[in-house]
Amino acid sequence: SAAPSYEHILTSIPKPGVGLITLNRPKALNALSSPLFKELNAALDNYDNDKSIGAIIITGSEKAFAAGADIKEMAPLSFSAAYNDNFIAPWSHLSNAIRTPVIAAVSGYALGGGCELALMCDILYCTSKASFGQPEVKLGTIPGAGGSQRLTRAIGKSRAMELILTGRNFSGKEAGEWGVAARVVEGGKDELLEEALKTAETIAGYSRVAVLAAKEVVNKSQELSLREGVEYERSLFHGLFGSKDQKIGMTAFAEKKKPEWSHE
Ligand code: CO8
Repeated sequence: SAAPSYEHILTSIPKPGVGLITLNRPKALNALSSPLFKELNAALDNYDNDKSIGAIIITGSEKAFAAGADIKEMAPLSFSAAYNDNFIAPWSHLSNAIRTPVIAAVSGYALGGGCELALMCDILYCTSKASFGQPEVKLGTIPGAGGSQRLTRAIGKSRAMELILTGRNFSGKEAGEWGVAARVVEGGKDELLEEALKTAETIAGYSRVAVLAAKEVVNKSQELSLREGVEYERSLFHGLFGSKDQKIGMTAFAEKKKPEWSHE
């Protein structure tokens, strides 16, 4: 089937099994307008439903991953319009519905909604010079797409309070030191993307069923008590003895062969 065409994003499959989504509103530093988010969700769904795709990368430009939600779109919004239309709800689709692992590759600005989008992804890589922040307070508002919750879980209350109350930016280097970023790359967008692609290719090379289950159980750790989380993990671990790929993987190990995954 022909690849769908989009206005505000680019999509490609740069390596087998890897779907790449590039935010592409260069004139607005990839500000996340509603039309852009609609396309992003459609592209995510498309890859998530594609059996040949095992990992997704979301990236932006050298200068900006995304400089926030679209301030010009939001400026005239009324409470009733935002509330009645559930303005921000489409932003939850990535966290609520996408089961394929998603890597954020952040170069340049990731501010406001851009920082929140990066925090929604499963793995975050950035350049050391990337610039993150929740500057909403400067605009007379607050983070609205999970930033106050996800950033606080990622870096602790005192640091999150300082950042959200002052609106100051933090660097990619700080993101690495605080554990927001799994990896900080020296260099520019090319080096960043190379690292993200290697990781995405590795993930896409494993059994889909095992990868989906792994993502699911790690995410449960953010929602459940330790005991409930451990029990949830154990049930799913037991369940995987019913998969073909558990037999394929363990048999291949014993026979010193490379597993040929069935993804079942
Ligand atoms: N929204 C709309 N347009 C933007 C945005 C944005 N967030 N960011 C940049 N732009 C536009 C600029 O207006 C400018 O357009 P034009 O050329 O027409 O004037 C163009 O992009 C280039 O930007 P600058 O000229 O400002 O570029 P600089 O290199 O001088 O500055 C900065 C770069 C520092 C990143 C600066 O653009 C900036 O401060 N941007 C705004 C950052 C910000 O405040 N982000 C938070 C937005 S609020 C938010 O995200 C709330 C999230 C809540 C959840 C979302 C619900 C939907």
